[in-house]
Amino acid sequence: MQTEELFQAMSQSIIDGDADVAASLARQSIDLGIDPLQAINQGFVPGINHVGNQFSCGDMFLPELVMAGEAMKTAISELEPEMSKRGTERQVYGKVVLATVQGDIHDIGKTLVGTMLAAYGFQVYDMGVDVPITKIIEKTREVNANIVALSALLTTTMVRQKDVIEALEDVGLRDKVKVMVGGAPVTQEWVQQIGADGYSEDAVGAVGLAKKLLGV
Ligand code: B1M
Repeated sequence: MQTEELFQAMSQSIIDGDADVAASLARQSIDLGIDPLQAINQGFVPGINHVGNQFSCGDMFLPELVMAGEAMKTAISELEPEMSKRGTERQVYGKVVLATVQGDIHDIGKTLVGTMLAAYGFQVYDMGVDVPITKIIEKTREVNANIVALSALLTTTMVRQKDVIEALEDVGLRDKVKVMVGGAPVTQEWVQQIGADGYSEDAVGAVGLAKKLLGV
């Protein structure tokens, strides 16, 4: 199969919500020596974006969104070991507490960001999804984190990013950590509005941003 055909099949496997096919195509791309991040961005992401758009216009429904999300997660978990292997810069740059904010269960993008940060030399404490503010604060203190990284995919939950920043201020930790935010609805304007230190549009950008924030 040509690379373009493979990418199209990857996209279609997500639209079909077929985790088995998605996993098999992910393995094929590794065998062909394709950069796993390229496989995600040019193969699988167009599929999930299509599903998201169809969902927005009411042409697809929640069960299809769930199946597409599962297929996407399965494909990425096949590619993760290869992504970690390819991360060449191995020194530890800093500690990152990573979470999808409270009320939000989207974990695909957050996990991808965590994988990339870990692959490029950050020690990542991935707390999962729907994480209460108090847990984020506790972990930040416990591991003496350098960065708190907050993902939010919903316009209704992005406000929790602001709440975490305020909570960090309240407990006197704000000047000890950098706060980076991300997720589809997040913009530079939002970063300024809530007093975060930066945002990135994707997982690769997150690595550059984390390095910049720590000056490494
Ligand atoms: Co949801 N969902 N969803 N969903 N879902 C969206 C976000 C939506 C835009 C779909 C739509 O309507 N078009 C919409 C939000 C609308 C809005 O708020 N404006 C939506 C909705 C409405 C909902 C529900 C409310 C639906 C319902 O129940 N009626 C519900 C909410 C549940 C909740 O969280 N409380 C819901 C549920 C779900 C599923 C569970 C079914 C599933 C998630 C499965 C999972 O994660 N395990 C799901 C999915 C799959 C999506 C879409 C289709 C895809 C999200 C995704 O995984 N993208 C999404 C539409 C879309 O985005 N196209 C949608 C792929 C991923 C690689 O990209 O997550 O953007 P992304 O992450 C990127 C960047 O954003 C960035 O880097 C990542 C990698 O490049 N990034 C960061 C992310 N976090 C970062 C952090 C950083 C830096 C960069 O630093 C800290």
